[in-house]
Amino acid sequence: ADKIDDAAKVLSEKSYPFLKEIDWTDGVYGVLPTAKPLEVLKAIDSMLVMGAAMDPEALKAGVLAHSKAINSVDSKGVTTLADYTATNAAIGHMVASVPASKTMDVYNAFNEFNLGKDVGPYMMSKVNAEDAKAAYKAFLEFKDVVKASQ
Ligand code: BCL
Ligand code: PID
Repeated sequence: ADKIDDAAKVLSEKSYPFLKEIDWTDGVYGVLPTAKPLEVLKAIDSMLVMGAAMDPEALKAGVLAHSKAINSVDSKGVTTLADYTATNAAIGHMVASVPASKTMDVYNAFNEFNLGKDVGPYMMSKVNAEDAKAAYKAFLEFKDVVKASQ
C-alpha cells in the first residue's frame, strides 16, 4: 500500500457516515443538467481529456474497483466500507496520474453551470451537516496527499 492507499483509508472512514446518509435512490443523482446543452458538452469534454491522459493501468484499476463496489451495494445503494475505500484509492491514483490542471479543468467546467445558490443548501439539508463538513474536510486532506504524489 502506498501513501494514496493509506490516505484513502482515512478519507473513507471519515466520510462513510455522510455517504450512508445520502438517499442514493433519489432520481436527482441520475440527471444531467439539461438547461445549457452546449455547456454540458464542454464539461464532458474536459472529462474526456482528463480520462485520455490517465495512466491506463490506474484507469483499469478504477473501473474494476467501481464494478466491485457496485456489486456490493446494499438495498439503499451504499457500498461496503472496504469497496468504498478501494474505489477512493483507485480514484486517487487516477487523479495523481494526470497534471493537476486537467483535474481543475473538470472542476471549473462544472462550476460554469452556475447551478444556483439554492442547490448547495438543499443538498446539505438532506444530510447531517456535521457529517458532510467532516467528509469535505477529509476530502481536502486526501487531495493534499494525491497532489504530493503527482
Ligand atoms: Mg465515479 C466522482 C458516481 C463510475 C471516476 N463518481 C464521482 C461522484 C459520484 C460518482 C459519487 C461525482 C458527483 C460528486 O462529486 O458527488 N461513478 C459514480 C457512479 C458510477 C461511477 C454512480 C457508476 O459506474 C455507476 N467513476 C466511475 C467510473 C470511474 C469514475 C467507472 C473511472 C474508472 N468518479 C470518477 C472520478 C471522480 C468520480 C475521477 C470524481 O472526482 C468524482 C468525485 O467524487 O468528486 C468528489 C460528491 C461525491 C460523493 C458524495 C462521494 C464521496 C466523495 C468524498 C470522498 C467525500 C465527500 C466530500 C464532499 C462533502 C463532497 C464533494 C464536494 C465537491 C468536491 C465540491
Ligand atoms: C478551490 C479554492 C481553494 C481551495 C481548494 C479548491 C477546490 C478545488 C477542487 C475541489 C477541485 C476539485 C476537483 C474535482 C474533480 C473531479 C474530476 C472528475 C473527473 C472524472 C472523469 C471521469 C471519467 C471518465 C473515465 C475515463 C474515460 C473518460 C470518462 C478513457 C480513455 C475551489 C479546496 C483547493 C472534484 C475524468 C475515468 C471513465 C469521461 O480550489 O482556495 O474541491 O474539487 O468516461 O476515458 O477511457
